[in-house]
Amino acid sequence: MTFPSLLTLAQATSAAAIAAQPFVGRMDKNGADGACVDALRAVLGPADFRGRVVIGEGEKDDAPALYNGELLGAGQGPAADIAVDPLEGTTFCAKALPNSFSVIALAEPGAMFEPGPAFYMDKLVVGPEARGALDPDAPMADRLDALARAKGKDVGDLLVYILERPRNAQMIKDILASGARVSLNSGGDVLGAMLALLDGQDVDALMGIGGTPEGVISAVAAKAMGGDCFGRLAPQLPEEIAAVQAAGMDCQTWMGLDDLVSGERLQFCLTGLTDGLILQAPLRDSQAWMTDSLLIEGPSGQLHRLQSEIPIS
Ligand code: VTB
Repeated sequence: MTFPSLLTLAQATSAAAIAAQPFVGRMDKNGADGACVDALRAVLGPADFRGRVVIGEGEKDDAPALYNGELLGAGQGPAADIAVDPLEGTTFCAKALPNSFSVIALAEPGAMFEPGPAFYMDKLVVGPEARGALDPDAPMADRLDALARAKGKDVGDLLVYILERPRNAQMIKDILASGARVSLNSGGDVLGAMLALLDGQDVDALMGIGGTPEGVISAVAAKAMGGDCFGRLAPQLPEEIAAVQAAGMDCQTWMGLDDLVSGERLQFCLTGLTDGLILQAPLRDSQAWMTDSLLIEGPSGQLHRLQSEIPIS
């Protein structure tokens, strides 16, 4: 199987993070996203591997680059599945807020769940201590009890990261009614998943309805790091609901880790685009950019923190 080196992935997400810098705080989401896509693709296109974009910028007709199904890499051999979000947290970047980054995840060919027209997904992500301990169908109070037990905490000390959206309002009430706390966020589901998965962070779980692509990306991180991740399609937009129904997709059953990403071999790479809780924005001096990346390999769960110096050409 042809996977790139982790350093190649870091080069790609670093290139995206650097390319976005002129757009930070300019309220130009599309400009920033386009710059990230071009920069990331310029690194991965000629790289020595062969991969198929499963989660990208959307269907081919809408996305000229990194479209779903696009083959990337100049190498030979079987394709790896690629999930990529060259700019996760477009609004954070547009508003010069913390916690935007560039992310790419790789798995074995055919391993990743393909969301098709399903844009929204209900999610539950927890760290390694709680792997196998939670039933996503259980009432919220029972889920939080199980999580508290697994983490050796009181329910009252748990902190759940969730997007502040009307669609999550009932869940937010249920979490609070169970006695746990909420971290209410304007965006950043992948960040929430990472905070739940990484040791030493305050967040105990990511919950609620956010993007399906971010769910699959989070599932790769969860599997590589020995955590747990569940997802259940939860279409919200009228056209999305119709398309998901027409495709006969299941919106009742929770998918587990192996449904979202099967296989064992995994690669995951995040590079900071604006300063944030887990990564810093690229820093520039007269000669070079310095980027800050987190690399994770599965199944070992080996983490690497990488600072890359990239000469300014
Ligand atoms: C979700 C979430 C992402 O954007 O897709 C969100 O998963 C968009 O949700 O992490 P809305 O359509 O309700 O705005 C992110 O938060 C990206 O920042």
